[in-house]
Amino acid sequence: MTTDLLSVPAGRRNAIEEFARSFTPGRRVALSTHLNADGDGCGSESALARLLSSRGLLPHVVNPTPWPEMFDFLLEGVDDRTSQGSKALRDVDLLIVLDISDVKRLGHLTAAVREMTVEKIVIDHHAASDDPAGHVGVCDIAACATAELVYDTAVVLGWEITPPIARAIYTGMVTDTGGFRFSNTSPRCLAIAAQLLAAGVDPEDMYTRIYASAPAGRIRLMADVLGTLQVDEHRGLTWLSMQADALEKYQVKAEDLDGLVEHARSIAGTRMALLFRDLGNGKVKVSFRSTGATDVNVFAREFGGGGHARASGALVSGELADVRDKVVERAKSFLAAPA
Ligand SMILES: [Mn+2]
Repeated sequence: MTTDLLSVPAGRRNAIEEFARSFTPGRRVALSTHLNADGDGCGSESALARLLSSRGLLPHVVNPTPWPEMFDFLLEGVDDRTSQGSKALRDVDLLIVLDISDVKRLGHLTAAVREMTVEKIVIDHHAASDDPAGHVGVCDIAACATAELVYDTAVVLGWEITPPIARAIYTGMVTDTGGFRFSNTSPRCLAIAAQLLAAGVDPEDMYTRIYASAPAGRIRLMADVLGTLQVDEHRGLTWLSMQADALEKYQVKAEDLDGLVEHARSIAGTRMALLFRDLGNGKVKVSFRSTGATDVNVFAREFGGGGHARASGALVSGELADVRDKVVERAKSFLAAPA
C-alpha cells in the first residue's frame, strides 16, 4: 500500500524527466519563489538547491523579499543572493521558479524575469494562471505542496535525500498543510512525510522551529488583530483587519502573520474567512480562506488574485475601510449565490 502511495504519478514523472534534462553539471541556476516566502517556498528552494549542488550544478537563491528569519535553519550552506536584487538573475544558465503560478508574484523581480532569455522552469502546485513565470515544468494541484514535487524530482532522478534535504521538504509539506490538517493532506503526503522521518527528520524539532519559536510581539499583534474580528453568522463569513503600522508597533515581520487568518476560519460555521492587511502604500493585501465547497480561488480572481480553492490572496488598491467594505459586500453575495 505504502509503495503504491509513494510511486510518482505517471504524468508527473514524465514532466520531471523532461525538465530535468536541463540539470547538467556546471550550470548556474537561480531559484526564486513568491513575495514573502513561506515554508513551502523556502523549503522547496532549500531542498532543490541542495539537490542541484549535490549533482554539480551551481544554484543560488534570489527572492523578491528577504528570506524569513524563522526559516534561517534551511539556509545554512545555501547561497542566498536576494540582497543583490535582479542583478543576481544575470549570468545564470537557468531559472527555476517555485510555488508560483503567476509571474507577478515575483514582485520587483517580475520585469527582470520576463526579460530573461535563458530557460525558465516553473515547478508549482497552484491553479494554473495565464501569465506563468516561464515554461511550466510541472504544475500539479494534486500535490500538497511544491515541496512534494521537489521530493518527486529527487525520487525520479534517483538523487539522495540527505537529512537537510528531508527537513527542507518536510517544512514545505507541514506548513502548506497546516500541520497535516488541511484538505490537501493526501494519503501520499503522509506517506512521503513518513519517508522523510525515516530519512532523519525529527518532528518535534521541526514543530519547535516552525510553530513554537514565536517572538512575543507576534502574540501581541495577534491579540490586536483578533480584536477586530467580525462575524456574519448568517452567511458564514468572518473577517479580520490589520492596520498599516502593526508590524512596526509590535516589532514583527510579515512572516509572523502566517496563520493569523486561520483563527477566523476556525470559528464554527465559517465558510469564508478574510484578513485585510493595510500595506500602507495605498494597497490592501486580502487573504482568503474557505471550508467545504466554497472556492476562494474563484472569488479572489474577481480582485485580480488567486491561489488555491481553500487559500488564496489578492492585492487590492484603496483605503483599508473601502477595500474591506467592497470585498465583504461581494463576499456576502458570493456566499448567497447557489453553488
Ligand atoms: Mn505551496
